[in-house]
Amino acid sequence: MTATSWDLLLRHCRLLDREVDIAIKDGKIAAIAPNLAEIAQLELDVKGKLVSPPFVESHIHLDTALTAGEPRWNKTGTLFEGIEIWRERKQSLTLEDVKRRAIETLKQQASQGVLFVRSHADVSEPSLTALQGLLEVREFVKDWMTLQVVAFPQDGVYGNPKNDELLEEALKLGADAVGGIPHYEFTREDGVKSVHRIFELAQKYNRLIDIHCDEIDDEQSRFLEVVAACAIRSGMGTRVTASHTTAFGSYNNAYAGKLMGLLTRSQINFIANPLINITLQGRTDTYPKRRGVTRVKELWQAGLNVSLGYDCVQDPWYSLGTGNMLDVAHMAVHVCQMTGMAEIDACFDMVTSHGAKTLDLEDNYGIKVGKPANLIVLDADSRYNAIRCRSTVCYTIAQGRLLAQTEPPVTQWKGDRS
Ligand code: 17E
Ligand code: FE2
Repeated sequence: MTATSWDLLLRHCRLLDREVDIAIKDGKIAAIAPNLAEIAQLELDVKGKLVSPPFVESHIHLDTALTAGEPRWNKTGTLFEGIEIWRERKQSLTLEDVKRRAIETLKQQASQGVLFVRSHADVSEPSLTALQGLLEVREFVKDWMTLQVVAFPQDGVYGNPKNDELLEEALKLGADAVGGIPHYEFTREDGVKSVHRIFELAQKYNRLIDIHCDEIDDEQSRFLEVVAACAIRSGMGTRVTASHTTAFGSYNNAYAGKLMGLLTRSQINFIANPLINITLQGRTDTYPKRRGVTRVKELWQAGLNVSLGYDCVQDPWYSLGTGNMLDVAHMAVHVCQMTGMAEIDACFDMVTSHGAKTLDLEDNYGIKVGKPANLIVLDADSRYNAIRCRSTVCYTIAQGRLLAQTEPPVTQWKGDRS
């Protein structure tokens, strides 16, 4: 009998419930079992480290990434000043500029274990350069990264007479999802109308929906109920995502309770971006100062799908950022008070499997025989310790190939006298 030869064999992998070897062949997971006897072209002993499906970045703006300070810094720290600064910066966009920054950011994320990304692309700029750039990037990275692009009308669907047409054009060009920003439209009526228009376009072109929804501290901003109602009536349910929904953190509990029932019926997905909203929101408050983040814990407790996004890496809204999803999970634990052990584990799930659900990728995601061989090895023994230490991702394996390798830092203690 000849021994099977795998392309890649990972020894001593810690999954959540057991320790196994994982064999990879032709880009797929071929075997998962303890002590696989076979040989492989490349064998890595991961020594009991946690092996996880890759991180999922469910919400980022790659078109604006790495532009912080251009042409000026955001002095108020608000969403609205960020939109103004971006409006100035986007006048000088070129395809090369968008692609270079997006690819640099994606490489940074992939080397930290992210292999699935949903990015918004501003389509309220008449040349659609941001969108075209990101569609080209989607193609360029496809051998190692799955990128979804949302057509996002940053200035509003009705903020300019051309924007509605540009949004539709973006779908014709191949955007994966339709976006929106109802709380930024001129009037409440325009906001409601924009949500209806987004659903109409999504159904016409058979696309997903991901709306920036109620990203404001105004407790009167109530577009989430409109999104949920449309999701129920259209039957689009799980193909719909509400991003940010920070006003939900300011609603009174009587209304929030009623809304929660509607949300549960709708089965839509939620994305919170705690790094960005803990800094953008609450800017008009003195004290007490609101956290400005949606009700992550309560949505999760209600059984709804919640994932977490980075949102920004060095852009007009947030000048910091590295794209490391453990930063996001760590911040969620704090801001959303998800400090119980099961809650900390849930925050890890929100940057992995819950994100996969939001992106509608479940068939291609997870560590199971027959699935594409996408996985990461963390320098940790549990989800809890991965978040606590924001552990190094030692190996990123994409479609069966070792894509990135990082050595964890090693400290030598020199303080003891001999
Ligand atoms: N645009 C927006 O409307 N909201 C955000 N958080 C970012 C861009 C980053
Ligand atoms: Fe966003």
